Amino acid sequence: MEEPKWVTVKEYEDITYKKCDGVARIAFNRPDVRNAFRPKTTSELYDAFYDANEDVNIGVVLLSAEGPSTKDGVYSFCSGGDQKARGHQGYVGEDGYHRLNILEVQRLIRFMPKAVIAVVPGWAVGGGHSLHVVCDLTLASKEHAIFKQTDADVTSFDGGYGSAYLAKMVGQKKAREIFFLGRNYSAQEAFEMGMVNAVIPHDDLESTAFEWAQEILAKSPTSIKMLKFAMNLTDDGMVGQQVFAGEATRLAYMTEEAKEGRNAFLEKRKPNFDKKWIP
Ligand code: S0N
Repeated sequence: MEEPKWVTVKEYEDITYKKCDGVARIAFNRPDVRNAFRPKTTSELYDAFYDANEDVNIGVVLLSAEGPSTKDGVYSFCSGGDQKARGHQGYVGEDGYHRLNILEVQRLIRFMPKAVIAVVPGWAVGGGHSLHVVCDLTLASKEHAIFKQTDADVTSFDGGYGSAYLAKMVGQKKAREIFFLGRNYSAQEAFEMGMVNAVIPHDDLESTAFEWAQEILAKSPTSIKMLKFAMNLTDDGMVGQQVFAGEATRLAYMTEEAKEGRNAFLEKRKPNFDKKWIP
Protein backbone atom coordinates (compact mmCIF):
# COMPACT_ATOMS: atom_id res chain seq x y z
CA MET A 1 0.00 0.00 0.00
CA GLU A 2 1.15 3.54 -0.81
CA GLU A 3 2.38 5.72 2.08
CA PRO A 4 -0.54 7.82 3.37
CA LYS A 5 -0.29 11.50 2.50
CA TRP A 6 -1.27 12.96 5.85
CA VAL A 7 -2.57 16.50 5.91
CA THR A 8 -2.37 18.48 9.15
CA VAL A 9 -5.85 19.59 10.22
CA LYS A 10 -4.89 21.96 13.01
CA GLU A 11 -1.75 22.86 14.93
CA TYR A 12 -1.83 22.04 18.64
CA GLU A 13 0.80 22.19 21.37
CA ASP A 14 0.42 18.76 23.00
CA ILE A 15 -0.91 16.64 20.14
CA THR A 16 -0.72 16.34 16.37
CA TYR A 17 -3.85 15.96 14.25
CA LYS A 18 -3.86 14.79 10.64
CA LYS A 19 -6.22 13.25 8.10
CA CYS A 20 -5.83 11.09 5.00
CA ASP A 21 -8.26 9.01 2.91
CA GLY A 22 -11.06 8.68 5.47
CA VAL A 23 -8.70 8.23 8.42
CA ALA A 24 -7.96 10.74 11.19
CA ARG A 25 -4.72 10.37 13.15
CA ILE A 26 -4.58 12.00 16.57
CA ALA A 27 -1.23 11.58 18.30
CA PHE A 28 0.21 12.53 21.69
CA ASN A 29 3.17 14.84 21.25
CA ARG A 30 4.92 15.15 24.62
CA PRO A 31 7.44 12.33 24.15
CA ASP A 32 9.93 13.76 26.67
CA VAL A 33 7.44 13.10 29.49
CA ARG A 34 6.39 9.75 28.00
CA ASN A 35 3.36 11.50 26.48
CA ALA A 36 1.72 12.23 29.83
CA PHE A 37 -1.47 14.29 29.51
CA ARG A 38 -2.13 17.58 31.30
CA PRO A 39 -5.36 19.62 31.18
CA LYS A 40 -4.22 21.31 27.94
CA THR A 41 -3.63 17.89 26.35
CA THR A 42 -7.09 16.60 27.24
CA SER A 43 -8.73 19.79 25.90
CA GLU A 44 -6.82 19.40 22.64
CA LEU A 45 -7.68 15.70 22.43
CA TYR A 46 -11.35 16.48 22.96
CA ASP A 47 -11.26 19.17 20.28
CA ALA A 48 -9.62 16.86 17.73
CA PHE A 49 -11.83 13.86 18.52
CA TYR A 50 -14.91 16.09 18.27
CA ASP A 51 -13.79 17.27 14.83
CA ALA A 52 -13.17 13.68 13.67
CA ASN A 53 -16.57 12.69 15.05
CA GLU A 54 -18.34 15.45 13.12
CA ASP A 55 -16.47 14.95 9.83
CA VAL A 56 -18.63 12.76 7.56
CA ASN A 57 -15.57 11.90 5.47
CA ILE A 58 -13.81 10.28 8.43
CA GLY A 59 -14.68 6.68 9.31
CA VAL A 60 -11.76 5.54 11.47
CA VAL A 61 -9.64 7.38 14.03
CA LEU A 62 -6.13 6.29 14.99
CA LEU A 63 -5.02 7.32 18.48
CA SER A 64 -1.24 7.19 18.27
CA ALA A 65 1.83 8.99 19.58
CA GLU A 66 4.81 10.95 18.30
CA GLY A 67 8.25 10.02 19.45
CA PRO A 68 10.59 8.68 20.54
CA SER A 69 11.77 10.92 23.38
CA THR A 70 14.55 13.29 22.30
CA LYS A 71 16.19 12.74 25.70
CA ASP A 72 16.69 8.97 25.64
CA GLY A 73 15.05 7.53 22.50
CA VAL A 74 12.31 5.72 24.44
CA TYR A 75 8.93 5.25 22.72
CA SER A 76 5.64 5.94 24.52
CA PHE A 77 1.96 5.80 23.73
CA CYS A 78 0.92 7.67 26.88
CA SER A 79 1.92 7.59 30.55
CA GLY A 80 -1.40 8.94 31.85
CA GLY A 81 -2.05 12.01 33.97
CA ASP A 82 0.89 14.41 34.19
CA GLN A 83 2.06 14.13 37.79
CA LYS A 84 3.87 17.48 37.50
CA ALA A 85 0.58 19.22 36.67
CA ARG A 86 -1.05 17.65 39.70
CA GLY A 87 -1.63 19.93 42.67
CA HIS A 88 -3.06 19.10 46.10
CA GLN A 89 -6.59 19.14 44.74
CA GLY A 90 -5.95 17.38 41.45
CA TYR A 91 -4.67 18.37 38.02
CA VAL A 92 -4.33 22.13 37.53
CA GLY A 93 -4.86 23.82 34.16
CA GLU A 94 -3.10 26.98 32.92
CA ASP A 95 -6.06 28.99 34.25
CA GLY A 96 -5.37 27.70 37.78
CA TYR A 97 -8.49 25.58 37.95
CA HIS A 98 -8.45 21.91 38.83
CA ARG A 99 -9.64 19.71 36.08
CA LEU A 100 -8.58 16.81 33.91
CA ASN A 101 -11.13 16.03 31.25
CA ILE A 102 -9.71 12.69 30.21
CA LEU A 103 -12.97 10.95 31.07
CA GLU A 104 -14.82 13.17 28.57
CA VAL A 105 -12.25 12.09 25.98
CA GLN A 106 -12.85 8.45 26.94
CA ARG A 107 -16.61 8.90 26.49
CA LEU A 108 -16.16 10.52 23.09
CA ILE A 109 -14.03 7.58 21.96
CA ARG A 110 -16.55 5.13 23.40
CA PHE A 111 -19.67 6.73 21.94
CA MET A 112 -18.46 8.00 18.59
CA PRO A 113 -20.04 6.03 15.73
CA LYS A 114 -16.65 5.28 14.18
CA ALA A 115 -13.93 2.76 14.93
CA VAL A 116 -11.06 4.08 17.07
CA ILE A 117 -7.76 2.17 16.95
CA ALA A 118 -5.09 2.62 19.63
CA VAL A 119 -1.67 2.48 17.97
CA VAL A 120 0.76 1.74 20.81
CA PRO A 121 4.45 2.33 19.92
CA GLY A 122 5.80 2.20 23.49
CA TRP A 123 4.73 2.72 27.12
CA ALA A 124 0.96 2.54 27.75
CA VAL A 125 0.75 3.37 31.43
CA GLY A 126 -1.87 4.57 33.94
CA GLY A 127 -4.46 6.72 32.18
CA GLY A 128 -2.63 5.93 28.93
CA HIS A 129 -3.35 2.26 29.52
CA SER A 130 -7.00 3.12 30.16
CA LEU A 131 -7.19 4.98 26.86
CA HIS A 132 -6.06 1.93 24.90
CA VAL A 133 -8.65 -0.14 26.80
CA VAL A 134 -11.47 2.18 25.78
CA CYS A 135 -10.45 2.21 22.10
CA ASP A 136 -12.18 -0.34 19.85
CA LEU A 137 -8.97 -2.03 18.75
CA THR A 138 -5.33 -1.98 19.86
CA LEU A 139 -2.23 -2.57 17.73
CA ALA A 140 1.07 -2.76 19.59
CA SER A 141 4.75 -2.47 18.71
CA LYS A 142 6.39 -5.88 19.05
CA GLU A 143 9.70 -4.42 20.23
CA HIS A 144 8.73 -1.36 22.27
CA ALA A 145 5.14 -1.54 23.59
CA ILE A 146 4.90 -2.06 27.35
CA PHE A 147 1.57 -2.14 29.18
CA LYS A 148 1.51 -1.16 32.84
CA GLN A 149 -0.94 0.13 35.44
CA THR A 150 0.50 2.55 37.99
CA ASP A 151 -2.80 4.05 39.18
CA ALA A 152 -2.40 2.41 42.59
CA ASP A 153 1.16 3.74 42.93
CA VAL A 154 0.21 7.40 42.55
CA THR A 155 -3.37 7.43 43.94
CA SER A 156 -4.84 8.58 40.62
CA PHE A 157 -7.09 5.72 39.67
CA ASP A 158 -9.58 5.01 36.93
CA GLY A 159 -12.51 3.10 38.40
CA GLY A 160 -14.46 3.15 35.13
CA TYR A 161 -13.54 1.72 31.75
CA GLY A 162 -9.83 1.59 32.61
CA SER A 163 -10.37 -1.03 35.30
CA ALA A 164 -13.93 -2.44 35.29
CA TYR A 165 -14.15 -2.70 31.51
CA LEU A 166 -10.62 -4.08 31.37
CA ALA A 167 -11.81 -6.88 33.68
CA LYS A 168 -14.47 -7.79 31.11
CA MET A 169 -11.75 -7.89 28.47
CA VAL A 170 -9.02 -9.90 30.18
CA GLY A 171 -10.97 -11.52 33.03
CA GLN A 172 -11.32 -10.51 36.68
CA LYS A 173 -8.22 -12.24 38.03
CA LYS A 174 -5.91 -10.83 35.35
CA ALA A 175 -7.34 -7.29 35.65
CA ARG A 176 -6.81 -7.37 39.42
CA GLU A 177 -3.25 -8.57 38.89
CA ILE A 178 -2.60 -5.73 36.41
CA PHE A 179 -3.89 -3.09 38.86
CA PHE A 180 -2.82 -4.57 42.20
CA LEU A 181 0.73 -5.49 41.21
CA GLY A 182 1.45 -2.86 38.53
CA ARG A 183 3.80 -5.08 36.55
CA ASN A 184 5.10 -4.54 33.00
CA TYR A 185 3.54 -6.62 30.21
CA SER A 186 4.96 -6.99 26.71
CA ALA A 187 2.86 -6.61 23.57
CA GLN A 188 2.82 -10.40 23.23
CA GLU A 189 1.59 -10.88 26.81
CA ALA A 190 -1.08 -8.22 26.30
CA PHE A 191 -2.11 -10.01 23.10
CA GLU A 192 -2.40 -13.34 24.91
CA MET A 193 -4.59 -11.68 27.58
CA GLY A 194 -6.98 -10.43 24.89
CA MET A 195 -6.39 -6.68 25.25
CA VAL A 196 -4.31 -6.30 22.08
CA ASN A 197 -5.52 -7.29 18.62
CA ALA A 198 -2.15 -7.68 16.95
CA VAL A 199 1.56 -7.44 17.70
CA ILE A 200 3.28 -5.62 14.85
CA PRO A 201 6.99 -5.08 14.07
CA HIS A 202 7.69 -1.51 15.20
CA ASP A 203 8.63 -0.17 11.77
CA ASP A 204 5.33 -1.44 10.31
CA LEU A 205 3.06 -0.28 13.13
CA GLU A 206 1.71 2.94 11.60
CA SER A 207 1.32 1.50 8.10
CA THR A 208 -0.48 -1.55 9.50
CA ALA A 209 -2.84 0.69 11.47
CA PHE A 210 -3.61 2.60 8.28
CA GLU A 211 -4.26 -0.68 6.43
CA TRP A 212 -6.61 -1.90 9.18
CA ALA A 213 -8.41 1.43 8.94
CA GLN A 214 -8.80 1.03 5.18
CA GLU A 215 -10.25 -2.47 5.65
CA ILE A 216 -12.83 -1.08 8.07
CA LEU A 217 -13.62 1.80 5.71
CA ALA A 218 -14.55 -0.73 3.01
CA LYS A 219 -17.41 -2.00 5.22
CA SER A 220 -20.89 -0.56 5.58
CA PRO A 221 -20.68 2.50 7.90
CA THR A 222 -24.12 1.84 9.39
CA SER A 223 -23.12 -1.73 10.22
CA ILE A 224 -19.88 -0.63 11.90
CA LYS A 225 -21.77 1.99 13.92
CA MET A 226 -24.58 -0.33 15.00
CA LEU A 227 -22.17 -3.18 15.82
CA LYS A 228 -19.99 -0.90 17.94
CA PHE A 229 -23.00 0.41 19.83
CA ALA A 230 -24.47 -3.10 20.19
CA MET A 231 -21.21 -4.40 21.69
CA ASN A 232 -21.03 -1.37 24.01
CA LEU A 233 -24.65 -1.59 25.12
CA THR A 234 -24.49 -4.29 27.76
CA ASP A 235 -21.64 -2.56 29.59
CA ASP A 236 -22.99 0.98 29.32
CA GLY A 237 -26.35 0.63 31.07
CA MET A 238 -29.04 3.16 30.19
CA VAL A 239 -26.55 5.37 28.36
CA GLY A 240 -25.62 2.41 26.15
CA GLN A 241 -29.29 1.83 25.48
CA GLN A 242 -29.77 5.54 24.74
CA VAL A 243 -26.91 5.59 22.23
CA PHE A 244 -28.05 2.39 20.47
CA ALA A 245 -31.73 3.38 20.51
CA GLY A 246 -30.90 6.85 19.17
CA GLU A 247 -29.55 5.19 16.06
CA ALA A 248 -32.69 3.01 15.80
CA THR A 249 -34.77 6.20 15.88
CA ARG A 250 -32.56 7.74 13.22
CA LEU A 251 -33.16 4.69 11.00
CA ALA A 252 -36.90 4.78 11.76
CA TYR A 253 -37.04 8.36 10.40
CA MET A 254 -36.39 6.87 6.97
CA THR A 255 -39.60 4.75 6.94
CA GLU A 256 -42.91 5.61 5.30
CA GLU A 257 -44.51 5.49 8.75
CA ALA A 258 -42.23 8.24 10.00
CA LYS A 259 -43.04 10.43 7.01
CA GLU A 260 -46.76 9.87 7.60
CA GLY A 261 -46.43 10.76 11.31
CA ARG A 262 -44.63 14.02 10.51
CA ASN A 263 -46.94 14.92 7.59
CA ALA A 264 -50.10 14.24 9.63
CA PHE A 265 -48.91 16.63 12.35
CA LEU A 266 -47.99 19.34 9.87
CA GLU A 267 -51.30 18.90 7.97
CA LYS A 268 -53.28 18.89 11.24
CA ARG A 269 -54.94 15.49 10.60
CA LYS A 270 -54.92 12.04 12.18
CA PRO A 271 -52.05 9.84 10.91
CA ASN A 272 -52.88 6.86 8.71
CA PHE A 273 -50.22 4.31 9.51
CA ASP A 274 -51.48 1.74 6.97
CA LYS A 275 -51.72 -0.81 9.78
CA LYS A 276 -49.17 -3.43 8.82
CA TRP A 277 -47.53 -5.00 11.88
CA ILE A 278 -44.41 -6.38 10.31
CA PRO A 279 -43.13 -9.44 12.24
C1 S0N B 1 5.90 5.52 32.08
C2 S0N B 1 7.04 5.05 32.95
C3 S0N B 1 6.82 3.61 33.42
C4 S0N B 1 8.33 5.10 32.09
O1 S0N B 1 9.47 4.82 32.87
P1 S0N B 1 10.93 5.22 32.31
O2 S0N B 1 11.07 4.77 30.91
O3 S0N B 1 11.91 4.73 33.32
O4 S0N B 1 10.93 6.83 32.24
P2 S0N B 1 11.05 7.90 33.42
O5 S0N B 1 12.45 8.22 33.65
O6 S0N B 1 10.23 7.51 34.59
O7 S0N B 1 10.29 9.14 32.72
C5 S0N B 1 10.94 9.91 31.74
C6 S0N B 1 10.52 11.36 31.94
O8 S0N B 1 9.12 11.44 31.76
C7 S0N B 1 8.49 11.96 32.94
N1 S0N B 1 7.19 11.34 33.11
C8 S0N B 1 6.85 10.07 32.85
N2 S0N B 1 5.57 9.85 33.15
C9 S0N B 1 5.08 11.00 33.60
C10 S0N B 1 3.80 11.40 34.07
N3 S0N B 1 2.76 10.58 34.09
N4 S0N B 1 3.65 12.68 34.49
C11 S0N B 1 4.68 13.53 34.43
N5 S0N B 1 5.91 13.22 34.00
C12 S0N B 1 6.11 11.96 33.58
C13 S0N B 1 9.46 11.61 34.06
O9 S0N B 1 9.26 12.45 35.17
C14 S0N B 1 10.79 11.82 33.36
O10 S0N B 1 11.05 13.21 33.29
P3 S0N B 1 12.50 13.79 33.72
O11 S0N B 1 13.46 13.17 32.76
O12 S0N B 1 12.36 15.25 33.60
O13 S0N B 1 12.73 13.31 35.13
C15 S0N B 1 7.25 5.97 34.18
O14 S0N B 1 7.69 7.23 33.74
C16 S0N B 1 6.04 6.13 35.01
O15 S0N B 1 5.70 5.27 35.81
N6 S0N B 1 5.33 7.28 34.86
C17 S0N B 1 4.22 7.65 35.71
C18 S0N B 1 2.98 6.91 35.29
C19 S0N B 1 1.79 7.30 36.15
O16 S0N B 1 1.78 7.03 37.34
N7 S0N B 1 0.75 7.95 35.57
C20 S0N B 1 -0.41 8.41 36.28
C21 S0N B 1 -1.41 7.26 36.54
N8 S0N B 1 -2.75 7.75 36.76
C22 S0N B 1 -3.46 8.24 35.79
O17 S0N B 1 -3.03 8.40 34.68
C23 S0N B 1 -4.86 8.60 36.15
C24 S0N B 1 -5.57 9.30 35.02
C25 S0N B 1 -6.58 10.25 35.44
O18 S0N B 1 -6.24 11.38 35.43
C26 S0N B 1 -7.93 9.84 35.85
C27 S0N B 1 -8.52 8.76 35.25
C28 S0N B 1 -9.77 8.36 35.63
C29 S0N B 1 -10.44 9.05 36.63
C30 S0N B 1 -9.87 10.16 37.22
C31 S0N B 1 -8.61 10.56 36.82
C32 S0N B 1 -8.04 11.74 37.48
O19 S0N B 1 -7.02 11.56 38.19
O20 S0N B 1 -8.57 12.84 37.31
